[in-house]
Formats: sequence, structure tokens, C-alpha cells
Amino acid sequence: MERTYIMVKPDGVQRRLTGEIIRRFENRGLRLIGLKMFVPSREIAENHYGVHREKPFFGSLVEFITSGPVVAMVWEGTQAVRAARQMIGATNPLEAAPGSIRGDYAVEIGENLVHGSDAPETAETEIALWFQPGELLP
Ligand code: D4T
Repeated sequence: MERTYIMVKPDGVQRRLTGEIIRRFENRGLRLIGLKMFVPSREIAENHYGVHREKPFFGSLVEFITSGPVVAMVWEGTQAVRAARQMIGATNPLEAAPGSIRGDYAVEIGENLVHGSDAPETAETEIALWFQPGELLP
């Protein structure tokens, strides 16, 4: 069993796509073991996107992710990281396959609706950043 950190970004919440996104993960057979909604602090956003600190889009990325509520989730299942990335689609929505979340609902790279961890190790780091252990189902 593997866990992955999935987050509906502010654009996804604002566009009322939270339910649709959760439905897709449930239908795929993954198990929801943690969920909460809040406006992320600048601190947690900068930490989450720390690998992009030197990139030109870092400032706008942090501004965007702190601009409104996000839905932070942990999903569990067989190769959950890989399954979720496949369902989310490529970072640039114009390159995301139709049928993926980004391929079906987005066109802007800066407003690509949802985040999913890119590797099992990253997933564990992100889960520890966004959740306390007691907030997750055993
Ligand atoms: P996230 O992390 O949001 O799930 O996206 P990805 O894992 O698919 O892609 P990423 O880490 O490479 O990028 C993080 C985040 O930055 C935005 N972004 C990215 C951007 O605004 N402009 C860019 O040129 C890139 C590469 C989109 C996602």
C-alpha cells in the first residue's frame, strides 16, 4: 500500500470541482484517509514548493496557492502516487491527455486545479508537511 498527497488548488475549489475530483479518485479505487480545507499560510506554501524557490514562477505560484481555500487530502492504494499522477495529467494542461483531470478541465499551467505527489518519498514528506499523524485514518 502506498500513500499520496493530493490537493485541490484554489482554482479547483472556486470552480466547484472538488466533488468531481474526489469522485474520480474514489471511482479509481483509492481510499481517502485524510481530508481538510483551509487557506494555506505563506510558510507552508513556500515549504511545499521549496524545490521551485529559484524559478521565475515561484512568487506567483505561492501567491496563487495562498489565494483561497485548498482541499488537502491523503489517498491510499496500490501504487497510489503513479495512479494519481496518471489521473491528474501533465503539468501543462494543454499537454494533459483528455480524460485526465487537467485534460478535461484546465488550459492554464498556473491554474492546473490539482496537485499530486511525484514520488513515494515526496508523498511522505508532503503528507508530514500538511497533516498531523492523528489527522489520518489508520
Ligand atoms: P504540482 O506540483 O502543482 O502538482 O504540479 P506538477 O507536479 O505537475 O508540476 P511541477 O511541480 O513541475 O510544478 C509546480 C507548479 O508550478 C506551476 N508551474 C510550473 C508554473 O506556473 N509554470 C511553469 O512553468 C511550471 C513548470 C504549476 C505547477
